[in-house]
Amino acid sequence: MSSSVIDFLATEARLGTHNYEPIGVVLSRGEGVWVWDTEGNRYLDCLSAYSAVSQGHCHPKILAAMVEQAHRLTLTSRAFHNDQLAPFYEEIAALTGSHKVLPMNSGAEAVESAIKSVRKWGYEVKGVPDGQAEIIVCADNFHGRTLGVVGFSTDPETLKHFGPFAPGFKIIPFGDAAALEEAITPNTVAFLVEPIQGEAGVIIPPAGYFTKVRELCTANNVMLVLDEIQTGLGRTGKLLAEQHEGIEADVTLLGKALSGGFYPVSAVLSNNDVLGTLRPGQHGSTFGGNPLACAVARAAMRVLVEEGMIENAGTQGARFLQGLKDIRANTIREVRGRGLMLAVELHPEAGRARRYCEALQGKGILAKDTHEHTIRIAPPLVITSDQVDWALEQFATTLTQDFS
Ligand code: IF1
Repeated sequence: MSSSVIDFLATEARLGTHNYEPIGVVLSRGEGVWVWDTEGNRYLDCLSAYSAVSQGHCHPKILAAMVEQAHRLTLTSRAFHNDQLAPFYEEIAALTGSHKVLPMNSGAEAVESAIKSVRKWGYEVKGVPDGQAEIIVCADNFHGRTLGVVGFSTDPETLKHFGPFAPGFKIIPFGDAAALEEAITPNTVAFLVEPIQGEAGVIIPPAGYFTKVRELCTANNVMLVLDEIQTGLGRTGKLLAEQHEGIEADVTLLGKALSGGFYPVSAVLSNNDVLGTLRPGQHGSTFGGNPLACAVARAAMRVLVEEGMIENAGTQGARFLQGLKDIRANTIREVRGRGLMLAVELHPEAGRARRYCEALQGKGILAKDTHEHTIRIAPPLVITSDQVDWALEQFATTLTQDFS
């Protein structure tokens, strides 16, 4: 490592809160699937900022929209209208088939906003007694870092010493429709769930699970809230992961790739009257729906569709998954994935996934470990066959090494 890299790390260690343990690379430039470090080394980005940079780094059309808008108007607050919000609503509604949109900034804020609105819907439409609303969530969920959200995490690291937490959440196992049926009471207002659990290690539920979940929610007048912040906008090879089972959520949460990684933009989308319960003064955000965010999101959605990125995620995802499955290495316990949301789970005896990610870095690939033994792979959706094949060669040589 050069002295400048050491200086960056030392300054971060001295002044920054130590709430991350990044891989020792300092990035300074990105283009498409590639990023470069301060020393000029090039890497294939197999994380895409946790799926936010799906359109590829510094996509020229999103960049142009951002720069153009930044010259004109950046922030008005919602005290006034701006000329980007209505077209943003129109385009996101047309893309997703939603009827109502609530623009926010981070993913966690979208989750918090959904919780508030389904509770309000529960009291004002479903008729749940005030203060009694219940929301069902899944074990090993990840929905963000705010206090409301971490309170229903099942990960001790996430929870410990951050309480007391808000009541009103019930936790059931993921992928178990019978558990949902059992947990629903007359006071249940919503079931909040990820279509594929990301942080848990790319956990894909059994086929038919979401069909059954949809039926149970409909039968019991429970709002199905799908957190598509990571799975949405093409990541799994469909616009929304719900389409893999042909269902429709009542409330859909988007974030991350909604801006192509240029800016924090999230949204709550609803198909019915959930968002209709929010009246002036009851919810909001200084930056939510600002013209810069709207202009960036409009361009990010447009290129996703126009440049065939969703189909490409399906095609290249299948190629990547098959290639990983073909690697004969006794370090590998299981390979999972849908579209370009992939994971390699290592045998516990193979050593920590972190070591493999560091070895991959040496071969020009940036990937991130999760839960000790899983390597997460989520490249930008613009990746080509040649790039997938090259990445597979690097994975093959790395995974056949032994770091135990
Ligand atoms: C970090 C994981 C990914 C999310 C879902 C809401 C949010 C996220 C399904 C909140 C955020 C992130 C945040 C990032 C790590 C990351 C992550 F490893 F934790 F699980 F992507 F896989 N719903 N996911 O995945 O969105 O408020 O962050 O915009 O460093 O915490 P946010």
